[in-house]
Amino acid sequence: MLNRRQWLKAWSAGLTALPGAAQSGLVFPGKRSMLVHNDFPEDLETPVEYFDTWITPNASFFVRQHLPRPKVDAGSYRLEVAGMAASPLKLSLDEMRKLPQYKVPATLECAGNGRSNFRPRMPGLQWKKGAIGNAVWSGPRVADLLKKAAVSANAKYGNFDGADAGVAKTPDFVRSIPMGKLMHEATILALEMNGEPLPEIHGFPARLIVPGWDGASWVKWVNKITLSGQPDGGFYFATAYRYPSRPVSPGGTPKPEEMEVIEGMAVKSFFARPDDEAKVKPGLVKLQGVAWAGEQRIVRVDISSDGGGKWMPAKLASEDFPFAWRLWTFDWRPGRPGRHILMSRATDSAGRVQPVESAWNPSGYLWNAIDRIAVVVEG
Ligand SMILES: Nc1nc2c(c(=O)[nH]1)N[C@H]1C(S)=C(S)[C@@H](COP(=O)(O)O)O[C@H]1N2
Ligand SMILES: [Mo]
Repeated sequence: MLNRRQWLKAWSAGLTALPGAAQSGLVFPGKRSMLVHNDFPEDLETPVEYFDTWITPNASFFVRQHLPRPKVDAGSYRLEVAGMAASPLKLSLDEMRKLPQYKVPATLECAGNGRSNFRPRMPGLQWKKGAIGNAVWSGPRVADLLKKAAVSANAKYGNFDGADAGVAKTPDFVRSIPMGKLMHEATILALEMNGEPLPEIHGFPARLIVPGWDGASWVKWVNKITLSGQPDGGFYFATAYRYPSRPVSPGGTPKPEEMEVIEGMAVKSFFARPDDEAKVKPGLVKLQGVAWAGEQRIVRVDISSDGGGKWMPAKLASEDFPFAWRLWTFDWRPGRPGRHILMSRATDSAGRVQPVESAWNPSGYLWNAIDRIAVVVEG
């Protein structure tokens, strides 16, 4: 495993700083200026003002990894499909490219997005709004791979491992996905992201796309799928990324057996523009943002400028795909100069409505409270 200096040296050859490189002086290959939570391994947040397009460009897409990122050699790479299957596979990248390829637009959000808002605070990366992005992913369906391997009818899970390996006290990152979700037509092993080969930092050469589920399921650098009757017993599936099945009082500790795997996501929306605390001219003020709800569809977003008394519908953009976020806009005409609080609230196809308070939980997952920004209208 490379140490940090060797790592940076290995990268410096390909360093391509884009306009607006990081204020901290840290630049990352192929990335715009990002909010840097960790530089090694990289945890990079997308500044909220970049969220003005339906597709999040690869250069703006957030990054999360628990372990130093592996460099995978495309030529010697093999995807292994093993375990409960009559015809186990070892596929080269070329063989994977020859399978039917599918395009899936889908939003990827870290379960910890928004963690910095919880009180009391908890350990973990203090993400603000930007551990989320939307891309078009393409590659073979996982279902096609499993059929090719003649998966056993008794297999209940696919346990996905990537080329990154455990280091010191940090265990290997392995995630289990139940067979029902794996067989879904939108669950693919992406070889491309927004029409480009998957960037190394996002899982080259292959990453799992689990549309509508949180980022922890979207295993990067996938090189082995083990079909099993059991989920993986390791830390990242058996312990981490779990959410209490019953409400927990803030600061409380649920019992381990009350912690469930996160499947699907909460309903949420937020403002991308204007910035919180922005000064704006009187007259027409264009508000814009994003909304998404995991496996559900966004059916409406409402805006309030009076603290939640009256709600007015935002205009939803035309791009409307399952598993992908929805952009929205709202033409606001403030009645008076001074400071205003604006709120955005999404509703989804299951009737879920973004709540006033987001339920506290020990790891700070699934923050989805109604978004609020302050805007100062000049006199
Ligand atoms: N192999 C591997 N895959 C991984 C991770 C990891 O640490 N190792 N992190 C996961 C988590 S928690 C998230 S939120 C997403 C982030 O994907 P991104 O870096 O492409 O945005 O990758 C997931 N896949
Ligand atoms: Mo995550």
